[in-house]
Amino acid sequence: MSSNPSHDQTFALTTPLYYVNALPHIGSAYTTVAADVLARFYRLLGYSVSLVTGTDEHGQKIQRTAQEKQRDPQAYCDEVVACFEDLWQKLNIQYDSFSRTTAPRHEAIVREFFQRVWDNGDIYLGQQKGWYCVACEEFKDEGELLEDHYCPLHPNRQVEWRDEENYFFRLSKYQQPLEDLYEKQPDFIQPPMRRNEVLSFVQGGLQDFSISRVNMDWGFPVPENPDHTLYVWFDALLGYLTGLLKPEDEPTLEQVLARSYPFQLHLIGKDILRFHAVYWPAMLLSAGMPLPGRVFGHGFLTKDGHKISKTLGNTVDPVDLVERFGSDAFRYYFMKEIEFGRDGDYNETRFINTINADLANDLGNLLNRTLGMARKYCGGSVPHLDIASISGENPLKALGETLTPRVRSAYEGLAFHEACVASLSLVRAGNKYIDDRAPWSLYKQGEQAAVEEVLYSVLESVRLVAYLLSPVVPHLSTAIYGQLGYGTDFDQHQSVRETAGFEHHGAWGVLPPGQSLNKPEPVFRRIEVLSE
Ligand code: ME8
Repeated sequence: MSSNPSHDQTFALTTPLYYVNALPHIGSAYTTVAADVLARFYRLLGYSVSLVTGTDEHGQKIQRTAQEKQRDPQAYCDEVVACFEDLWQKLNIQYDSFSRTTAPRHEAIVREFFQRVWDNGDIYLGQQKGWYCVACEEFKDEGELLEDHYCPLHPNRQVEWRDEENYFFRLSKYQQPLEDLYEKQPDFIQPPMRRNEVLSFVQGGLQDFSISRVNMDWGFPVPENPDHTLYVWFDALLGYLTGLLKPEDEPTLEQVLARSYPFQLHLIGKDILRFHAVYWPAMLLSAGMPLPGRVFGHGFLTKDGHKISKTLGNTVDPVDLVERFGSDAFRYYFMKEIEFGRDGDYNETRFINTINADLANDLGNLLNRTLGMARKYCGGSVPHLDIASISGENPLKALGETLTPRVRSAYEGLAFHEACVASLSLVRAGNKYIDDRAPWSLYKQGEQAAVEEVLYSVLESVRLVAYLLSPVVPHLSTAIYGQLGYGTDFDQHQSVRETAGFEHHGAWGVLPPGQSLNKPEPVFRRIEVLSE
């Protein structure tokens, strides 16, 4: 993926389709922000991007939640879905499709897919006996359970014994094809520790899994036998396919294939890896559908070092966070402070310190004071110099020219923290350079050419950082472009960045000499901490 795409090159990716049994969680916001950052980055590269997100609305867990709230399940789902949509808007998520598993046309996709798998001889009727965790919507092996049959992932919930007739999917038939897949496509599962987990699970021997339930009607009926309801995971994974359809499309698999299928990436948390890296490719193989490029299982968030749980009373409300600190601060903290793939922590003091240090002080103040100097010493315009005359010895030029390929490969490898840290290194170098060169003294000494080189180099470096960080902090990036004289309209800005292309904006030395700068205004306000 090192060359630039041709016009019709697509990049399709997904977030999980989140359960609607509860309001959006900080974890669902984390995955969705990461997916949006990647989607925005690929748009900068010129790809036609399809970011599919959505909700998983069927199954026992949702049915019971609606019952407990004495609500009609569909009305209940609609209400929670509105909260997801609202949060994604607040977090500035530009998704291309919101796939709901209760959408009527999703049923057509599910039926057709089921039929293909059925025709392939991969579905049979059998007897399912075992312990079921409704919170996981998954059968558990006896050996995995905690004492007294509590679920290891939901230690406050006991699993339930089931002994019922179910339809099964012949997963065991795909043992070898899956092993071949992991070998031929070594980066199919990322990061490597997740790949190892999956490999050892698969090498342990795959067993068929049940894909229907009885005595449960909140779901699609099994086409062959309406006494059975389709298992929520079978239905939910197919929601990715439905998500690629445009509103005017017929709901058929052929039409899905005609859109930007297959997916390049399924971005998920490590909790649902098995479904995506084992069950899903086997289902696709059975239905004769091409496989996704990769599945990335990121780490889990904790708060102040503790597991986030309602029982512990330490949940973090993403709506509250974004309303207090803004979307850029939210996005930046989680992308910069956590090595993507590993577990990470939310801590409010660290959040505030990171945002103030990086965005308000280092980046925002650097721009602000440089613009102030440009007004004083260069008449309020980008210094009028011959860019080619800036020597390779200039530390900002030297760093700026190597930054873009580093940041690009960081984004492509989903190393968002590296993309942020590398970008910030140019900001820090800018602050050091301005302090070392002291343009205010150079000006007094009448060294106008030197003043112009210093100010140009800093302004250009800030621009480049704003460009490279625009997938993470789109509003801030737009505000910086506005201050640098590119205009102030957000949408216009985004399109300026996207249409001029990565080759142009990703280079160092493209800020047009002589361009009028705007009156300096803080582009990012410090978060003030109220003392008790
Ligand atoms: O599993 N830290 O939905 P879900 C980081 N409906 N990420 C977290 C997290 C945490 N503490 N908690 C949740 C489902 N997540 C299914 C998916 S897909 C066809 C069906 C994120 O609402 C993370 O992405 O339980 C995790 O994989 C996802 O939320 C689980 O979402």
